[in-house]
Amino acid sequence: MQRKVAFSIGGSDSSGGAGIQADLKSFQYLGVHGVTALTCVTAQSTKRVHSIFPVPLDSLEQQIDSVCDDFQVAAVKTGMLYTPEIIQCVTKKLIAHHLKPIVDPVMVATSGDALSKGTFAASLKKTLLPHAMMVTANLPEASILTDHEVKDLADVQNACKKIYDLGTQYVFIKGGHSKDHDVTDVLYDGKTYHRFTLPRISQKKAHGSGCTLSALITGLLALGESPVAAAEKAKYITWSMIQEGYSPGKGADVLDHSLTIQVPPLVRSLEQLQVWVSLKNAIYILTSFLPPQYIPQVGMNFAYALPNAKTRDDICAVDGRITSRKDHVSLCGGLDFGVSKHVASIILAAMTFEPTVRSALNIRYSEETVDQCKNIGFLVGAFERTQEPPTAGSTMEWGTKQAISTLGKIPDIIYDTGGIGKEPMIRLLGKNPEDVILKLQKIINTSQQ
Ligand code: PXL
Repeated sequence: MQRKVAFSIGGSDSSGGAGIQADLKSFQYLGVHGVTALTCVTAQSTKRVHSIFPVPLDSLEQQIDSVCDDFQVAAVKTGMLYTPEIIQCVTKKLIAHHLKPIVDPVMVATSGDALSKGTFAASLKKTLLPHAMMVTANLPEASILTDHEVKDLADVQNACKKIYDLGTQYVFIKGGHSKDHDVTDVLYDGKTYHRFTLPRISQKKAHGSGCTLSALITGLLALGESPVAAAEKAKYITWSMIQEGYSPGKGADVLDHSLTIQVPPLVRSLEQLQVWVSLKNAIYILTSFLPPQYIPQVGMNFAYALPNAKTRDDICAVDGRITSRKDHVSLCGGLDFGVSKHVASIILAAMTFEPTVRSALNIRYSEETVDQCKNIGFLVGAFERTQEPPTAGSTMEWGTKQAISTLGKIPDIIYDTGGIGKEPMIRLLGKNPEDVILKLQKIINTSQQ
C-alpha cells in the first residue's frame, strides 16, 4: 500500500512522551509513514530533563540527506533544535531539498527545563522562520518571538502579525497557557484569523502536546489537507489524546496516541461538544458494567439530543452499535450527529411532549425486564406494531407518540413485542445519558436480587 511520508527533525525524549517519539506515534496514528533526523539525545524522565547531547552536525546533515534522497517527503516539521548551529544546519538542508517546515519553536520543556541554548530565539527568527510554512507557538514562545508579553486572546492578533512578518506563511498560536475558561487557538494566514475553541482539560498536565499537535498538522498536510483544516483537525485529535492521557512514570501525564481514542466531530458550538462528551463518557461507563444479555440482537444505540433539537442532525449517537461478542460489551463505531434513525426518532417524538427528555437507549426485551420496571415503580409505556396506520411515516415516531398519549405522561420505558422480522424492544428514556444509565442500573440491580 502506498503511504504518504512525513518527516520530523527534532530531539529524542527518552521518556517517550514528547519529541521524535511523540511525532512518530502521531504519524502512525494518521497512517502516515514517519521518517526522522535526530538533532539531540535528551536524557529525560516524566519529571525532568537530566542532560542533552547534541548530535554532531555532519551526522544530522547525513540523516536529512539520506531521508530526502530516498523518500518523497510530503510534509516536514522541526521540533527541538537546541542551538543556533543546529538551526543553521537544518535551514541550509531544508532549503537545499526545497522543503518548507512546520516549525514548533521548542525552547522549554513542560517541566520548565531549558531545551534551547545561546541566541536560539534570535537565530530562529532570522534564519529558519523566513523559510517556514507554519509556526506553532504557545503563549510563552509567542512572547519570546515578538519581544512582547502575549498573555491572552487580545494580544494574540498582534503577535500573529508580528510573527507572520518574519516570513512564515501561517502562524498558529495556542491559547493553552491563558487563564481563559476555554482554550482558543488562532491560525493566521496573513489575512484571516481562524479561531478554534475547545474546553480546557484542567486536570491533566500533558507532556508532549505541542509536539503531537505540530506532528498531526504535518501528517494531515502530508495527507493533502489544507493548512486550515489540518490545524483544526489536529487540535481535535490532540485534545482527545490529552483527555485519554495516562501517567506512565512518576511524573507528568503523556498523551494516548492509540487508534482507539474517540475524536469528536468538528463542531460549530461548544454545546454540541458538551453533548458529545457526555454521551462518550456515559458509553464508557455503560460498557464497563452492562451484562451482555441486555444487548438486543440488532445491537444497542445510545443517543443524546442538543437542547431544542428539531432534526436527527441535532442528535448525537453511535455511528454503529454497542454490541456483545464473546460475553464482552464493546462500542463499534464512533459518535457523531445525524447518524441514528431509530433512537433519534424516539427522542424527537418525546421532545415534542417534553423538551427536557433528551436521551434514550434501547435494550433487549423480556417480560421479566418489563415486570421489573413495573416493580421498581417506573412508568411503563407500550405500543403495538399491528396498530400502526399505513400512513405513519416512522414507526418509532408513531409508536413513541402513541405510548406517551396513552399514558398522558412521558414514560421511563417504552416497549413493543415486535412483529414479523422485527425484534421486540425496550427503550429507556431520560433527561440525559447519566439519567438513562441510572435507570438501567436500577433494572439490573433488581434483577440480581
Ligand atoms: O515538548 C517539546 C519537546 C520537544 N522535543 C523534546 C522534548 C520536548 C519536551 O520535553 O523533550 C525532545
